[in-house]
Amino acid sequence: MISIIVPTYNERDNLEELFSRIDKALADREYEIIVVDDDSPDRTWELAEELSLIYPVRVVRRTRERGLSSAVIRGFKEARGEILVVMDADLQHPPEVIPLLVEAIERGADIAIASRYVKGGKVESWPLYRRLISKGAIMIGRVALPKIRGIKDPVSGFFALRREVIEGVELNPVGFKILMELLVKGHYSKVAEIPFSFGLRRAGKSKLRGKTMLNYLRHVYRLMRWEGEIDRLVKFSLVGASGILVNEGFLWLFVQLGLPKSIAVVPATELAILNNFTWNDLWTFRDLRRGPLIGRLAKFHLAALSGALVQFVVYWVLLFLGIHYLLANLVGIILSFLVRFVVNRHVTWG
Ligand SMILES: Nc1nc2c(ncn2[C@@H]2O[C@H](COP(=O)(O)OP(=O)(O)OP(=O)(O)O)[C@@H](O)[C@H]2O)c(=O)[nH]1
Ligand SMILES: [Mg+2]
Repeated sequence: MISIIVPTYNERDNLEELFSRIDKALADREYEIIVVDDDSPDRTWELAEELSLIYPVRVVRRTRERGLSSAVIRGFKEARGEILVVMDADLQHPPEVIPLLVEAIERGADIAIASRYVKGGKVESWPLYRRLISKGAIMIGRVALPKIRGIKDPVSGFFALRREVIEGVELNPVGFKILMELLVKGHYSKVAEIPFSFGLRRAGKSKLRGKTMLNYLRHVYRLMRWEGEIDRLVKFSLVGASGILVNEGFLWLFVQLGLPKSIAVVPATELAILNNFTWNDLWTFRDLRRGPLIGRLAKFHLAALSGALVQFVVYWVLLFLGIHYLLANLVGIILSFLVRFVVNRHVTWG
């Protein structure tokens, strides 16, 4: 049995078409639709109840809670099916794609995502700025959360999963992006992405608010913390600080020993890199060590080099733009630090 969870808020004008198209798409299968409505002022819940005489619909009307993710989580609790599908009510998610998601699960996927960003998928008529925001948000998520690195559309609101994926998993209803929460916390091994065309909202108004982006970043941060990635970032910073001491100490020593100042910086920096590598390998990324040490050491140097490159390029560009040189350098240093962390996390210990 398939349970289709549809969170709704003021979606009255979309329900009839939604249900009839789902019914047609799943004609030869056993399914239920669970509408989780947050007491919509347009009485979506009431119409859904009326339509439950025709279609296999159950309605959960929540009067004390609001929020998309918590509505989906509530839907999971009510669902009786082995396969759970989540979709919007506004017909931006074509019901005809549901069988494709279900088939992907039957072929062995644990999670099947209806994806806008794999080959064959697309977004109809979004202005450029919304496309950029969407792509940018996904990029941030993929860089910050290694688990979703390989997934093209980890923030899709349209997906299917096996019930086992969420069994025993505590899902946090923050943010708008319940799929990302599942991809980080769920129990699964195989994810499939099925292309689809994200259409126009059929009727009614968008609930997307200005706060969404900030909420998204908060969500990514919480998931990073949950994954231990923030701990790693802190350890990586402490190691970096120890590297500064090593660098300065050896620079002083080599100059005392008579090396020219212009040359002494080179071995001092290399020793700092070796110091940082050692602590990061034994501490920050201890659990992620794989393959030969020499390979990691080489990649660590590559990361240091990329960091340095970014630092100088940013410095020169900001200088060119008329920014004060000390501020320009600070921005360069911070970005270099982040680049080094990301390259090391994904490549050296990826
Ligand atoms: N239960 C519940 N459903 C919600 C809530 N907010 C949004 N929804 C539903 O979640 C789905 C997605 O919301 P949309 O407003 O379509 O968000 P969107 O697709 O990102 O934005 P548009 O492209 O403008 O449609 C719709 O079915 C909404 O009715 C909420 O707070 N509670
Ligand atoms: Mg929508």
